[in-house]
Amino acid sequence: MNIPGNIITLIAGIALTLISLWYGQNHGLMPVEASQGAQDVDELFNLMMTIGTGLFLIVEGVIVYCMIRFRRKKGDQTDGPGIEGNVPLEIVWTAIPTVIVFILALYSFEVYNNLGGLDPETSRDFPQEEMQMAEGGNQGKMVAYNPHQGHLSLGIGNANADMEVDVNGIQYAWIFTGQDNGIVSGELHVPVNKRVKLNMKAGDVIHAFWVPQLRLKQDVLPGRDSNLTFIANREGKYPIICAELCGPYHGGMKTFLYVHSEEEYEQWVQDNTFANAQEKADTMASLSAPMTDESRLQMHSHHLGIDEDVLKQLQ
Ligand SMILES: [Cu+2]
Repeated sequence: MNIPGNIITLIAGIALTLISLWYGQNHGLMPVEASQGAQDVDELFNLMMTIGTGLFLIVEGVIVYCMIRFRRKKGDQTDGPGIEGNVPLEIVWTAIPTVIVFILALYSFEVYNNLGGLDPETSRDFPQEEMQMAEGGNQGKMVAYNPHQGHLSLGIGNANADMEVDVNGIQYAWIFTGQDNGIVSGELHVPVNKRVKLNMKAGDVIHAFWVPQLRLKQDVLPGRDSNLTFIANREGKYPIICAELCGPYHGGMKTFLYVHSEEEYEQWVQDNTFANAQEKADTMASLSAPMTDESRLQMHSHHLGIDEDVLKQLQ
């Protein structure tokens, strides 16, 4: 039986399309979706995966086909035909990727907009005149500083949040301070289905706040506020990872986001309001107590690594 070449091409094209469409939806590479907006991000990723699978099959398919179909015959010592390029083919393989890139660019822009990334309140440009040359040492270092702390920001979604949390990124930890309850914690606790706004700054170098399950990542910069707004819609415990190489222990800069039910969250607030208040009261008491020579010595000896026995002998 002799099947015409264009029928074979058509069948191969249909098979390739079906395989790409199936794999684009069933790659299983993404962790659970735990935020509003995560689905948008995944749909964009799935489209890219579909296109990528199709391109992979075309390119690899042509290579494998040619390796078999055009392999050197036994005893054939002649040169191959001299081919000088093919203008229509080159136009086609330039035009198709260009169209794909434009579609992906517009689509990803729309997803970013849906997440609130184009909110005028959050994405103002950093004015050039506020970059200053800091003096110090022999080298002038460019230092960005922000005289209107809190006014300039960049981020995703600023619109009226149900709760706000201040985030401080430092080498090598995240510190979260609830704005309405004042609770300071090394973990982030939020109620499910509430709009949470993170006001983020860095204490030292650039960090990046990343929760893969929320499909959100935001840079955290010294001298410039950034923020990130999200609605977590799935209860659970998700990793918070620093996604910017920030020093030798960058890999250890991890903590967790806990998405609680309403009641669970209230309970957490209650438990921690007391613990935090107690701790603060203790600290205040020790700070306000008059310092004697002894207590001062004791305080400093701890930092200097002098143990108490040596201190007693000195006294
Ligand atoms: Cu970091």
